[in-house]
Amino acid sequence: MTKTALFIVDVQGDFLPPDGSLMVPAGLLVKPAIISLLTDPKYKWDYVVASQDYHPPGHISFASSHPGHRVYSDIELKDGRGILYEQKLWPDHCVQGTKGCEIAPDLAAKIAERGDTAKLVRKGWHKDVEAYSAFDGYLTDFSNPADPPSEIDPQPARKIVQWLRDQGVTKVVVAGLAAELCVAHTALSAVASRFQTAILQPATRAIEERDAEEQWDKLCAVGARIIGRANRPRTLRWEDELDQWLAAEKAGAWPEWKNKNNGTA
Ligand code: VGL
Ligand code: ZN
Repeated sequence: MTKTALFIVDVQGDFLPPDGSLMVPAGLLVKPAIISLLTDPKYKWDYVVASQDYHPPGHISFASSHPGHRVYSDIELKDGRGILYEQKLWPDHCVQGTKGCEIAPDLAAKIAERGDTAKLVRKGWHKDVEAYSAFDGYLTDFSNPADPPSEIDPQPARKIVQWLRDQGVTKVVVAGLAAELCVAHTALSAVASRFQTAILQPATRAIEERDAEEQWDKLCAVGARIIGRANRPRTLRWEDELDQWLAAEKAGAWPEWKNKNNGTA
C-alpha cells in the first residue's frame, strides 16, 4: 500500500498577517484549504508532518546579525558546517519561544488531534545553519517536541527520508508558507529522494508570486505535480485533481528503493 504524508510547511505567526515580521501578504488564505485537508474524512493521510522555522536569537539568516548589511540583501557567508553559500538576509523571525514562532493555533489544534501520526520538523535551529526545506530539520513528535540536537547533522535529510521510507510512505503532498522558499525547497527535497510529490497550490502563498511561478516551473520539470495551479486553464477543481493524484497508482512508479518483489515476497 502506498502511504501518503501531508507536509504543512511553516504556517507560523511571523509569516502571517496581521503582524508577522516576514509576512506573506495573502498568507491567511492557505488556512481554509489546509483545514479541509485536515478535517475532511475523505483524506486519509498516514502522516501529517508540520514544519517549524525555529531560529535561536542571532541566527545567521537575520540581517541584524550582520551589522552594515540590509534586510533582503544577499551576502556571502560560511555556515556552521564550513559551507560557503549566498544568504538572503531576513528580518528577525520565528525566534524560539516567541509568538511569531508558533504554528497557527487553529491548525496546530487540528494537527495535534492526530496523535502519534502527527510529526514536527524543526529547522534552522542551529545559530549558524540556514534551512529552507522541511527535510533539513530534526524530526520529533508534534505534541511532545524534543529539544534540538546538541550537534549539527551534516545530512539531516537522510534521517527524515529514512523514517518516511521505513513507514512505507511513497507520496508526499506539500502545503504552507512561503511558496517560493520553504514550500518549494521541501518539494524539491521530496523529489530528490524519489517520493511522488505534489504541491497543492491553493494551500500555499508566496512572498512574491512571480518567484513562486518560477519554482513551480522548475518543480514540474523534475516531475513534481502542481495541483490547482493558479492562472492556468483548468478542467478540474483542485479537490478533484488531488483526489485523482492520490488515487493513481502508476504502473512502474515504484521507487527504486522499494523491494523489487513489490511486496509479494
Ligand atoms: C522562510 C525565509 C526565511 C519560509 C523561512 O518559511 O519560507 N522564508 N525563513
Ligand atoms: Zn527562517
